[in-house]
Amino acid sequence: MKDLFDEIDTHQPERQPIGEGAVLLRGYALQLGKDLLPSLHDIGAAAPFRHMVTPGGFEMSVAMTNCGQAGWITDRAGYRYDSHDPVSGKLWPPMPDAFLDLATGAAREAGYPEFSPDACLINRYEPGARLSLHQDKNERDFANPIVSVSLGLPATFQFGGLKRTDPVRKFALRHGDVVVWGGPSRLCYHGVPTLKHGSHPQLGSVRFNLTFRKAL
Ligand code: MD3
Ligand code: FE
Repeated sequence: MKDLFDEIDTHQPERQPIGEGAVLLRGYALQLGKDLLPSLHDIGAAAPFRHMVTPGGFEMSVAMTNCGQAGWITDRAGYRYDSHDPVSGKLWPPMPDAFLDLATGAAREAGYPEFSPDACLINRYEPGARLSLHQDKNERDFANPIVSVSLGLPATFQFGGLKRTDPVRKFALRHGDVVVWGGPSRLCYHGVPTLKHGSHPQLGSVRFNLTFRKAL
């Protein structure tokens, strides 16, 4: 029987186009991923994960931090990028070379050899956390792609169209998966429904998502 979940794969090729300009690179972060986890730990120590507040006054269930020249933040005043962590007043930690190499390598694979990210937003999901359908629109130039890296617990990912009400397709994103979102897919609505309970052998009961952006 064919249903909405048919696109959650069990056996997919390594490189899967999932929309115009969007390429899923299954397991791409596993090769370079060794250096990723210690860096992730260091960033979390320098700029702790926090639950930010939306302009509407809701605390996000996803905890976030950033590294790079610019970090994405939200508070009652709005969504924006800032060079400084509002909690510490310090610059965001620099983007580690292992992060930069992974992001630029994936972008090159997907046909964006010029991609040079200056921001990396790091989302931390515990079971029950979710990210409602949204567009990423706070960056200056939408000609640049966004590269996303999933680590830890698997999640379902919702990928819609240019209007909030367009139908969504669902994909499973697992530890090590990388997606490059460029071209017309860059402004598509997307989200992550409530993370299910589980345990990842390396990371335990948590999912991290890194999104590399050219914000400035
Ligand atoms: C499609 N993060 O941080 S990653 C976000 O899993 C965000 O934490 C989700 O949406 C997460 O903004 C989804 C996949 C993703 C990221 C950015 C996109 C898909 C995208 C930008 C445009 C289109
Ligand atoms: Fe997003």
